[in-house]
Amino acid sequence: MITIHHLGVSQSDRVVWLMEELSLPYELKWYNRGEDFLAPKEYRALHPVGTAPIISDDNLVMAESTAIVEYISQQYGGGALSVLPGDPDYAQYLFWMQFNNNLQSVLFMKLAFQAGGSQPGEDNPMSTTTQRREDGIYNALEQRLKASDYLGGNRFTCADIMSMFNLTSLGMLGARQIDDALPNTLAYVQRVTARPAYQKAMRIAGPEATPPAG
Ligand SMILES: N[C@@H](CCC(=O)N[C@@H](CS)C(=O)NCC(=O)O)C(=O)O
Repeated sequence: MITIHHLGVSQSDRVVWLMEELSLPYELKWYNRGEDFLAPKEYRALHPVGTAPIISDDNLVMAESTAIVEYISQQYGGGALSVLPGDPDYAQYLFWMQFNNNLQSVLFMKLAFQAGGSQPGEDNPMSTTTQRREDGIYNALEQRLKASDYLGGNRFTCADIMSMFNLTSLGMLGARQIDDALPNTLAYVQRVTARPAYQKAMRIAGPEATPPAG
């Protein structure tokens, strides 16, 4: 059985969501963040990259949620939530599976520049390109969701599971608020977060969840 090593208030909640969507059994091991808000030593000892999520599956220990989600979807979910080569939406699926890391890398860069006192402007091309990239990502998202109800095609897929944390829970990294300025994205967030499996997963492991007793 798959064990999800869940770090409190983290994007490992998307693996719980995937398991609930697929009705697959799993064990949840909860780890609290340290006072510095980082993963504790026991968590970092699980895998050399030390970031959440991490899963174990017999002798396999795996990190990086894009890889984990596709692995579980194909290995245990019959590929029902994946889009495969030959499908007209395959390229879109691949692109939107990367949304999570694309946006987060830009937000981390922006935070680093801001910490160094930089603002977007002609005198700082790196800072300016970071802002352009962030704007481009949100523009692409809004355009995509004008054309399609879901990111990876016209049905719910892993690409949606990969993307929702960034749209609901990334304010702490300076992610943009999803509001009326992004109407297609706002409607999408409301549509997808209403899914029973999402609601259940958030009760178990979402940002407001608490570790199970015992
Ligand atoms: N690209 C990675 C990002 C992982 C990541 O940044 N995880 C955060 C939690 S949201 C983390 O582990 N933070 C604690 C730390 O770095 O110590 C993935 O999708 O798995």
